[in-house]
Amino acid sequence: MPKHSVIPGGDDEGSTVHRGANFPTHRPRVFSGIQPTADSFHIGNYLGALRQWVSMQETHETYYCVVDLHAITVDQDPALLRQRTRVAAAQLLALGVDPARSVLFVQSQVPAHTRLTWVLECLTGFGEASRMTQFKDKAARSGDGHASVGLFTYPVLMAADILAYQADAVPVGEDQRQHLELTRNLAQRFNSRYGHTLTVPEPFILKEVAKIYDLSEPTVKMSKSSPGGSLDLLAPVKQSVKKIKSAVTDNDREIRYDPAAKPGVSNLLTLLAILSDASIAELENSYSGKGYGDLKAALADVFEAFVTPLQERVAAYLTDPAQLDAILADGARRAAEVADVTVRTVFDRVGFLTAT
Ligand code: ATP
Ligand code: LTN
Repeated sequence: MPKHSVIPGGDDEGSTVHRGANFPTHRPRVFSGIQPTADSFHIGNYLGALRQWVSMQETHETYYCVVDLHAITVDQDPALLRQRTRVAAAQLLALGVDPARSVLFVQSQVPAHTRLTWVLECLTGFGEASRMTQFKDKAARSGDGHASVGLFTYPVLMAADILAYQADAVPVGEDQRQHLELTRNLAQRFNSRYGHTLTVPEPFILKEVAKIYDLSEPTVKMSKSSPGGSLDLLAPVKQSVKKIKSAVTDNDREIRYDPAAKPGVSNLLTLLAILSDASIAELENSYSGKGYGDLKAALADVFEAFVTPLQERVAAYLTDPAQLDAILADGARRAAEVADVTVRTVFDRVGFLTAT
C-alpha cells in the first residue's frame, strides 16, 4: 500500500491519512526536534542536524519542533525554560528555518504528541526501553535514584513526535540513531497489530558531521551539557576564538584527517571544511607544512564570520517576543492539523470510541 493512503478497516474506512493543507506539493515529509535546554545551540547541533533542517526545506515538507516536553525530563526553571524556548525558536529562524516553507512550532502546544505517546508506551517493552543508552548515560549523570520516569520514557515521546506527522525522514546526529531504531520498531509493531497506519521513518544522518567532538576532549561528543569544550553559536565571539585557539590537538605536527589517531585535528578539519565550503582533501593540501596555529586561526575567522551576523539576526527576533510567539502559534495550529489526523486514526484502530 502506498504511504499516506487509504487505511483499510476501522470506523474510518475509506478516509485517508491525508497530508494536511499545509503544503501544496507531495514531497516526502521531514520531522525533527531540538531541546531548549541551553542558552545557545552549539556548532555540533548546527552541523549534525540544523544545517540539514534548512537545506531540506528545498526538497521536503518540513516540520520542526522545539521539544520543551523533552526538556522537563530533567529539572528546569520555569522562567528560564520559557526564555530558552524563545531563544531556540529565534536561532532556528536566524539559521534559515522559514515559517513560510516549514511548520515551526513548540511541542507542548500540540496535544497530539502526548496523546500518541500513551498508545506507543503501551506497545513498548520495559526491557526495550531499558536498553536506550542515552537514558543510561543521563540517568547515571543525574545521580542514583534521581532519574525521572519521564527521562525513561523520553524516547517514546520522540517516537510519537515523528510518527504523528507520518515523517519519511528525520535529520539528526549520530546520538539519535538508537531512538530512531526504536521509532521504526514501534511503527512496524503498531502496523502489524492494527493494520498499516504509521509511516516507518528513515534516519537522515550525514556521516562526516554525524558527531562533532568536544574541543577540549575530542573523543567525546560536543554537548550542551558540557559547556567547557562546546562552541556555542550565541557565546561572545572572543570567548569562542579563545576556545578554538586552545582546542586540544596532539603532539605531532601534521595536519591530517585521521579521526582514530588524531581526533582533535580531525575535528578542527571537519569544522573548517564545512564552514569554509572546502573539502578535507583540499584543506590537507593547503595546510601541508603549516602548523596547528594556522589551522586554528582560519577556523576562528570563519566561525566569527558565521556567528556575527547570526547573533544579530537572533537579537532582532528576540526584540519582538510577541511576533515570535505568533509565528509559533501559527506553526502549532498547522502542526495540529496534521498530527490530529494521525491520532484520530490511531485511537480508532486501537478501539477507542469516537467522541461524537
Ligand atoms: P544534550 O547534551 O543536552 O543531550 P545536545 O547538545 O545533544 O543536548 P539536542 O537538543 O539533544 O542537543 O540535539 C539536537 C540535535 O543536534 C540532535 O539531532 C542531535 O543528534 C544533534 N547533535 C547534538 N550534539 C551533536 C554533535 N556533537 N554532533 C552532531 N550532532 C549533534
Ligand atoms: N531526542 C532528541 C530531540 C528530539 C527529536 C525528536 C529529534 C525530540 N523529538 C524528534 C528528532 C525527531 C535529542 O535529544 N536530540
